[in-house]
Amino acid sequence: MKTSRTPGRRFDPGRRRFVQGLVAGGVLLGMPGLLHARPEPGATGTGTAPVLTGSVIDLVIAESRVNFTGLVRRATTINGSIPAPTLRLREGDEVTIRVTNKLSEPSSIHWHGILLPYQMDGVPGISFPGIAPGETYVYRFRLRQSGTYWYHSHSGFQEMTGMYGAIIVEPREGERIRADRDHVVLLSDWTDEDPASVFAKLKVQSDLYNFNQPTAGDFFRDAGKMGLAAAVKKRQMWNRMRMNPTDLADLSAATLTFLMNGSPPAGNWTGLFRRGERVRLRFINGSSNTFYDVRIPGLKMTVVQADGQDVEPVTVDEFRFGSGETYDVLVEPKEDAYTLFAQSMDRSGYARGTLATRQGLAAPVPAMDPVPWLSMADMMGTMGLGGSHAMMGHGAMDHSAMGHGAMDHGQHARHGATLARPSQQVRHARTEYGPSTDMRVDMPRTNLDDPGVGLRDNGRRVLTQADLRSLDGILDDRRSPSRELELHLTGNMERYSWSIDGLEFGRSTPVAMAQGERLRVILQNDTMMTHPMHLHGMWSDLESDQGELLVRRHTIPVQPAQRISFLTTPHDLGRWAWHCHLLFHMDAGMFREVVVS
Ligand SMILES: [Cu+2]
Repeated sequence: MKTSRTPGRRFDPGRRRFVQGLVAGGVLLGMPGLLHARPEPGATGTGTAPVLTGSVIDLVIAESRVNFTGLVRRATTINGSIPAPTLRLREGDEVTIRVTNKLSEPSSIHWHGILLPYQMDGVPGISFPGIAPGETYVYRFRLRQSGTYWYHSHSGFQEMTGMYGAIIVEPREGERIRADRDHVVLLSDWTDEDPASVFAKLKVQSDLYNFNQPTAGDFFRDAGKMGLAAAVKKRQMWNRMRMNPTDLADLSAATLTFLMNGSPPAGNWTGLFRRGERVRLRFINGSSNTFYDVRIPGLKMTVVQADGQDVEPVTVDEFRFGSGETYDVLVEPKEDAYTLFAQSMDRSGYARGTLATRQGLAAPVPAMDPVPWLSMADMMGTMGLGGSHAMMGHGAMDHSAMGHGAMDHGQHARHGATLARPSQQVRHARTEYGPSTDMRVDMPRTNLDDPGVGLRDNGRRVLTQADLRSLDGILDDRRSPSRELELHLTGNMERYSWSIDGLEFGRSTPVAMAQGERLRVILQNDTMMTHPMHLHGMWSDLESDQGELLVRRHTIPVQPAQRISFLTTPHDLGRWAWHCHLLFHMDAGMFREVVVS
């Protein structure tokens, strides 16, 4: 993101090759060559997680050793495995989960997407003080929903060092979705580095891990295609905006190893089926930093749940999901082996596994798609759709000098009878005009049918948010909103600062909601990155820009320059977290507290 970056910087092909990991996965063995020995004590179990069930469950958080890449590292794990045990629970049951912290630092567990009393939500500093070293915290709550969810640490960077697992809540009346077989596919990411030092390095240079920067070669290719003058102009434009069109992810395979059920690509996690079976795959994005584009070459996937909630079935070739989101799909495999392929959005690497009729089979692993460049629409919203000269010199990136619309509405609120549709009028908070914000979008796009950068027109049928429709009866609150809040997702890429309305969490005040009210929340993304926004404690009912209710979610991805809205009804009193689920964005400040009273 520095203007001083030399466009001609070459990348070393060696650095682009990402770590495929160890065949043995993360199981740390005592000595090389003892592949069939039992893992030594203190080693982390990986692969398909053990299943825990019942009304009383004990979880122990501790350090254990893991080796994904050839280097032995310390992980923080729950019951000694990555992923943590899968919790199989039943709708309507009360569950008691005793969590003991054997780390030397405080810890916590948050039950992602589960409705519960706020004291049970597991966010230190908001729901409770956290779990001190040596202490046991007893979580107790009744399950008011069913579907696929997950749980993870909400302390420090522990989520990134191994603390995540699946939750499956069976419907009280039995499964509505018929399947012969059921696999959790939990995607995550791992770094051999200390996440705190990765974070500190990003603060110094935000594009440190982006080795896909445009090169002199790209420039000459552009010049050949569009002429020298246009290529120069394009390059100048990116420089002027201090942006890098390949800034799709802060982190990349340069430091991350992509895991599927705790197995690196070479470990090839394998889910079994018998021919003729209908298989349900519960995809969970439990990564700290990665948007995954998931497909199974040769198989159509029928999406039947989003974030644990039933949707009208929609058949696709591919879907993208961000940290925190889940999708359940049905597949009917006919061959002996298929590759489960999940490339990272920045195309720096992939997680991979296999669906097969027996262990040891594999299908070809496809090549990764080319590295996409952000388009003008990503950068500029609707203005960018009209061609790049619309914004050149218009200064749409920075209106601070123009005194344009700089009103201090705080969490801007609209009231009254005009709320059938979400407001289209962009309102930047006064706090967006400061050093925490390096861009503001004045003409956002509201197109939910955009699969996103790198997936447009790729020849495959890619799921979009516009495809998702909750099944009848799920969107149970059909009231019009009585109030509208508008908040903007903001950042300053060069400072690696992330915020809401230009205010990092530490500088912000809580968002107030009234119990039982029907509220519209507009989120506008004034940054170039997609943010999966997770509101704790209540559902986010995504709507179209015409105010048509679409789908119930707990985590909504908001694309660059996009303006989306959702309705929510806070039923549970208390203090709740609301944040971007990219761990480093949350930590940098894209986080608000919500108080329901
Ligand atoms: Cu974010």
